[in-house]
Amino acid sequence: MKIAIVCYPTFGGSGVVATELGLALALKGHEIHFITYKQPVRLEALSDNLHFHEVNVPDYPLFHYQPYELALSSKLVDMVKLHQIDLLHVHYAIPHAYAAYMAKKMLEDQGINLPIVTTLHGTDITLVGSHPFYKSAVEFSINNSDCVTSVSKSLKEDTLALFDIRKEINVVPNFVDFNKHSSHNEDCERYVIADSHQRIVSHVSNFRSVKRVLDVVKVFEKITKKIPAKLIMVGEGPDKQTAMDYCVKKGIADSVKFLGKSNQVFEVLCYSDLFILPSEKESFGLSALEAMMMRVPVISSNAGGLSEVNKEGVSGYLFDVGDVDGMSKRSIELLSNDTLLEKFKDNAQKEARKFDLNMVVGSYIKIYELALANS
Ligand code: GMT
Repeated sequence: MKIAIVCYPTFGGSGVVATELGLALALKGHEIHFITYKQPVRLEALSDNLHFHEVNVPDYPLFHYQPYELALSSKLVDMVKLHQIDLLHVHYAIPHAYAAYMAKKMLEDQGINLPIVTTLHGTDITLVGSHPFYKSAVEFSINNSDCVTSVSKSLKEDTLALFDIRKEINVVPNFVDFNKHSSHNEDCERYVIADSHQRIVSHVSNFRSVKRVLDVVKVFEKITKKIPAKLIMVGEGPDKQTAMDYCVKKGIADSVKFLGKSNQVFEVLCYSDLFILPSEKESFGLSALEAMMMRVPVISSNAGGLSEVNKEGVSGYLFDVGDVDGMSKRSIELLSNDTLLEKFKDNAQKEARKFDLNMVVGSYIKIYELALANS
């Protein structure tokens, strides 16, 4: 199949899922065209069947807002015609599903059929998409996609509750590639970050307010009162400074390392003993799944789809949003007991195997076939 993929090219989970999916499809022999404003971060090398087409939005002073959707839909039309694309898979409804619909209509006008698969990732539904300013357009774009997928049961339920949806929503979860990252499991250079007697706790996110990074630091503050430990914070975003200020104020800044945006996520996870994800909203929690793949148990909130990934008392523990005390107690219990920690580490990796790339890529291929057959 010749498949065009539209996604956000940045560090966010939806861009990662879209890119890893494209890479896996290319390995299976499909021709993949990424169409977005920047080369996606995890798309390191292009090849014969892996292409990237940049969407340029000229900066025109008359426009207060530069019309990205317009440039994207035009680019889609041009690329579909040039490369005879069979199908378009858009990740994140806003504005991608809307631009896809416009492209579909323009192509229809020229006698070309372009099936659209839309994948809902989370905040495109639960935060931004359901805002009254966007709701009508998002609802319309979902209902006019040929196939719709969501990354968790929880997100499917939210979508059905927030919008008037006439389309079947297929749940296709996030996934991990065990083969690609197995080498990271072998050589964990934990000595570069901590002394041998210290436990290592980590968190990876975009530090938006939904991630509740202050809770991560507060949980760590309690941990470090009982156990020698280091906290590694990976990512960049609006709440980073608040978290850094808190660490200075509480005298724990020496034990907390803020790495910023990093391509070393798997190296950090490799030497981590515990991963903390206390989000207020989380449709799936790809970062938790990636931690689990790397044998890291997860202390998380029970928001959104997190309970579909992190299994209570097996791969970690789940708590109500904001329950810093509960999260700290369980963290201390795990980190102070070698045998228990080893058991949870094994369990975490075992649970992650349920989200293996090959299974999930197969589900997407079936959905593509359905979209092609029905459109
Ligand atoms: O978590 C973020 O803020 C990034 C966001 C995105 O759109 O890239 O991630 C969402 O999509 C991921 C991939 O499907 C999910 O694993 C994340 O849970 C989801 N984030 C939220 O729902 C907050």
